[in-house]
Amino acid sequence: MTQGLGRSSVPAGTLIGASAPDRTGIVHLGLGNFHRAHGAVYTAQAMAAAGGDWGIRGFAHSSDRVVAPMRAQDNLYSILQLTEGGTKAGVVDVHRDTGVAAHDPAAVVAAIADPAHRIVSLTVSEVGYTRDPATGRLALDHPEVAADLVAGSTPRTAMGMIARGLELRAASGAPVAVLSCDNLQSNGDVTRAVVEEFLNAAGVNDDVLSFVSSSVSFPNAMVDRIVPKTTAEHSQRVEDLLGVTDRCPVPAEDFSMWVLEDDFAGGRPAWDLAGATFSTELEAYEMVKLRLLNGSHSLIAYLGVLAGAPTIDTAWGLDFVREAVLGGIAEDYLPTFTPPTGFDADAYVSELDARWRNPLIGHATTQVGSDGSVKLLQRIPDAALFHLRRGRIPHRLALCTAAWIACVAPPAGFDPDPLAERIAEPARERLAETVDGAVTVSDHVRRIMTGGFFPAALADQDVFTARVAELLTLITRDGVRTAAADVAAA
Ligand code: CS2
Repeated sequence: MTQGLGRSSVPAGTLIGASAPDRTGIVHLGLGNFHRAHGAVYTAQAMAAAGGDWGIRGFAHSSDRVVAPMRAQDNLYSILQLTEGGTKAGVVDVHRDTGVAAHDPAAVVAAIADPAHRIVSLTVSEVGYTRDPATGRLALDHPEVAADLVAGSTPRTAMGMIARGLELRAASGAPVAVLSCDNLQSNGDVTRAVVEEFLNAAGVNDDVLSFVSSSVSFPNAMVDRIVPKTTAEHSQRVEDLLGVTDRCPVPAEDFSMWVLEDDFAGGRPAWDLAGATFSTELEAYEMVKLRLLNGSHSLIAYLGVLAGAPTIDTAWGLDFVREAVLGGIAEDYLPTFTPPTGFDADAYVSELDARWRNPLIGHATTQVGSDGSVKLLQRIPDAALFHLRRGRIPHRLALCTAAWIACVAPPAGFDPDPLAERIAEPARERLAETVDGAVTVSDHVRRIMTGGFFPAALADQDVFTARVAELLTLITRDGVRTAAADVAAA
């Protein structure tokens, strides 16, 4: 039996960063693969370069799938970098304590309140912000949000835990930054708004509200690294490379990017020395990432699923998918924003091509297609409205919407590829209720577009709804390739 990974068995020369001091300065919510391959690596490297008490106290949401092995491995794990030139593995040593939020939410609240922690970072995915899709505000009718708002309850939602932690922290007045690392446009501003809505709805006193407005910063940040799910092959590869067994390795591409606003009320690690960029042009960077990468990713995923392609690279290998996506980038996304100063959009798109074609990543189309009801809100409505208000139909955004519906709420009589069943969609049931009894595909689409799944401004755009209905009709009657051809000819 190979030896397990632990502090005494880290193979020489494989440590990413340097051993951090035992004290923790960051509380992190969400211990999934993305955080462990992104923020955690930057922090480990920043401490190696410039020191600082920035060890991470990490909390997984509700399962100990990652926490149990991490704890058994002295909170170490490896990153398996998947490059076509050859994979390599390194060990990340930056977490000092890990736990499961759902098992002990009071510990999360206390950690956020603890003045020793000067950053609360989060990778809780778009779903974790518990917002109303139609308004973008905290969903007060969400059962878990409502439960968290009850005075004296222990919060269970991420927003509730942060709000209650800050409420307690107000007593010490210690400044802190809450750093969203999720794929939301203006993620810092959104987090502040939702947390403040929570505090207002909970009826906290004015001292708490003034503490949050004066001493808590919510920097905006653009995050980027593609990380698939861990498979047994990844674990085996790590074992081959490192000679030790890691029960929770993280596979990742070698590309990594982090652009942040430099607004950290309680200080920050020297992330710039680890390759992060501090910029005042966050909105533009977020547009680049959320539209060109994430928006296109959704289109690749849903078209891919409908064509039976299990991974992003196999879907990207289909001509009709590439054409639709490149057309979408050029016509539907690029005109909608001004890129950051000096940004080379052509170079970015060629890099996306290389990233999506990497066969080693094996990023499942069903994974990227998951949670579409929440993710698409960042990827479609604003860009679509930009065109619709100028009298133009964004055909590929309509195609993405139609393909999503075909996968997760197919009209009666249409059976998408069996892959579609594997897409995790939190709104699946509500979608099914919404379309129940629809008599035509147009009725089916109209009910979804106006059913509270999209902002009212988009729901009001009949021309968009009609185009989605046309494309869904083509998908269900003649297949997804015909729908894509119709878009190409438009
Ligand atoms: C993907 C992202 O699953 C998805 O929706 O688009 O997770 C994407 O891989 C990352 O944002 C890349 O940084």
